[in-house]
Order: sequence, then C-alpha cells, then structure tokens
Amino acid sequence: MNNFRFLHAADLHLDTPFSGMSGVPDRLRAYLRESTFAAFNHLIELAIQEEVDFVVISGDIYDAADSSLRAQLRLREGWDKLGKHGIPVYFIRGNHDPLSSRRLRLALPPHVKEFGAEVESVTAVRRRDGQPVAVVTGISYKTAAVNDNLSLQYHREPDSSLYHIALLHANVDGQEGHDAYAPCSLADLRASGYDYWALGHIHKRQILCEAPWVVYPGNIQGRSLKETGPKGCYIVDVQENGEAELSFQRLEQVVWLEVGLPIDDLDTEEAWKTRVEERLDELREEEPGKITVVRLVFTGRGPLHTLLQSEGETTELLQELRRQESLRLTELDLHADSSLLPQGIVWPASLRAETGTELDREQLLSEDSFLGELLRLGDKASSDEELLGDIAAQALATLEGNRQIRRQLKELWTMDKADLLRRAEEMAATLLAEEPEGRLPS
Ligand SMILES: [Mn+2]
Repeated sequence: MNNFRFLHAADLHLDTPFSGMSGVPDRLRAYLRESTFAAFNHLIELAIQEEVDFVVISGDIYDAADSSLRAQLRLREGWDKLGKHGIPVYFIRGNHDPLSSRRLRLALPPHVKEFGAEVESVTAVRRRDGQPVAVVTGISYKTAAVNDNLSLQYHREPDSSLYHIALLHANVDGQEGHDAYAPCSLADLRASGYDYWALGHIHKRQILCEAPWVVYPGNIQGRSLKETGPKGCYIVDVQENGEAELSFQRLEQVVWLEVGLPIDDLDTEEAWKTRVEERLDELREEEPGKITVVRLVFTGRGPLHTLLQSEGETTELLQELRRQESLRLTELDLHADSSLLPQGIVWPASLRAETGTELDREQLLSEDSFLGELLRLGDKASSDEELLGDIAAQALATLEGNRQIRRQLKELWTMDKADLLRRAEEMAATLLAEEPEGRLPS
C-alpha cells in the first residue's frame, strides 16, 4: 500500500442564516452570517497548506436545499483554488442539500466528484506520482428524508488491496438530537470491510471506532449554543501498512461556548459584575483571533443566589454587557479596515442561573427542622419515582380542575424529572431559608 493524506470534513452548512439570535447588533450579525464561509475558506487553505492528496466531504455542504447563489459562488471559488493546486474533491449530498433540490446548480469543475443517488466507487490517486491509493465510495441523498440503511449497499472491492473510504451521511446507532436518516449500526459499518467510514450528519465531533475508523468530524462552524467548542475537520495520514493517524484541525471563525461561573465566594452585586467582566476578558484572551459567543452559567451556592433568582438582575447585567461589547465593536470598526474581522469580540448571548441558596446541606439533612425534612424527602424522591409521582399528585391535586393547567402540567411532566425535582427543592429551600420560621424545629 502507498502512503497518502486526505482531509475529511462534513456539514459545512454554507450560508446558515443565524436568524434565531436576538439582540445582536447588525455588524455582529454580518460576521455570524459570514462565519460558515470563513470556516470553509480555512478548510481550503488547510488542504493546500497540508498538501493533502484529496478532500472528502460527507454531506450538507449547503444549509438549505434552495442554496443561495451566493453560497454556490463561494463554493465554486473554493473548488477552483483547490483545482489550481491539483487537489480533487469527493462529496455526497445530505438531508440539507439532497439531489432533489430544485435550484439551478453551477456546473462542477472536473476535479470535483459528486456522487449520485446510486452507490458508486472511484479510485483516488496520490498527487505526486499518480499512484492509485484509495477506493472512495459514496451515495447522495435523493430526497431530504432517507429512511433506508444505505450502509448495507457498500461493498469492499473484492480484489483490491487499496485503502477503502466510505462517504456516508447517516445517523449511526440512533444518536439523539438529529433525524434518524439512513439509520445504521456501528456493527453494520464494522462488517463492511471498509477501512475508514467518513461520516456526516451528526454535528458533534466523535470517533466511534478505530478499527475500522468510523468518524464524525462534526460541522466546521458551530451555529448556535447547542454546537459549542472547537469545530473543524480531520487530516488523515495513511501509512504504507494501512494504519492511519488522525489530527483534528480547527476551522471555525466564531466559537460558541457555555462557561460555568461559580458564585460561592461572591458577596456583593459589585463583585458579581466584576467577576463576569473578568471572565469575559479571559475569554477574549483565550481566542484573540475569533469571535466568541458565550452563555455564562452561574453555579455554586452563595449569598447572591436570591438575587440571581430574580430575572430582572441578570437581564439588566446582560443588557449592560452587550452595550459595552457593541461599543467595543464600533470602536474596532472605526480604527480598523472594516473588511477585517474585529479581534477578540466576546458576545454574551445569555446568562443563566443554576445556583443554590447558601445553606449547609449536610448540616441541614441531619437537622430536625422543616427545611431538613424537605431536603430528606427530596433525596428520597430523587431515587424513588413512585414517591415523586405521589408527592406531585398531592401537591397539584387542586389544580387538576383546570383543563389548561392540566395540559401544561402534562407537558411539564415530560421534562427531566430529576431536574424538575432539583429545581423545586431549590426554590422551596430558598424561600424557607429566607423565612426564620423555616429553620425552626418542625
Ligand atoms: Mn448537517
């Protein structure tokens, strides 16, 4: 076998509109809208710089089936750059950009191979000497919803000793949070005889198996607070003995983060505000070349808990932080070439309180008081669903008469029960802790 190197990416979602975000200044919104393209440009630059032999992309290149002309042109620009360096591209279409999408498509240059609606295999070569190095197999989604197990159609070429790469847009083992399209199991993929399953569809990066390689590179640019952390692609080095080494490379322009911030040692509102600003500045330094969009989650227990429970305070602080960041953005614009990305912007998207009231839980659990009794009951109910159901039924009995409330309760009850219990307990404990009577012996 010959050694070679390829780049594996998926879920580019070019031209994602980022329409769901509120309270974002226009300037920042423009950068968000540009971010999927910026990440794509980084991908092209990386492929050239790493001198890969070819690029594989496992579906969802476009965000929308009716891909904008803008997205098509930008994609074409990227392909052309790779073409100038003699780097071929193999790609499939996923549920976001199936073959059925009606909009006129620009013709593909000869070095870009799009797989059709039937499984097909092609041979990829090493650039420097034209030696065949790999069999690349793929199939595109005909329509947005594909419910067949496509993986069963992949068959290793029986007489070939080449490295076998399978491009597939699929949900392996029914992962949550994504449609169960082209459902298949890890066992299906392992049985296929392929060396590397280049997957797409699930946006969270994960390596499901190393022999064979079964890899979701994740999307190249996070698109909401549900897609946090570094985003990018894998550079895969295949050795003569058929062993591969993977290295993850970041590509994202905007990094989405959820950051915890303990309040335990904070006594005043002033100290709280200062801590938040310090944390945002730290993030600014951690990712100087990127835009960071962050959700701060307050954790721990302390005197500030009660304050954080009133939404007014966090909303006001959030607005103030956003105002400061908007000013920074304007200032950067005034002093820099406006075509450049403003450096070190940290946008606070939301503040969330998951704090607890300041109480010594251990002490209270052993205490003969109403609060102690409440916590003991909470602990018991957390491991006894029947008990929890009884308590809830009793407490809610008077509300059952109202049809609308009944419906809402039903919905509430489908949520994570452990979380509901924790919140109820916390709320009750907070209210009781504020009442001196709450601590009296029961
Ligand atoms: Mn996708």
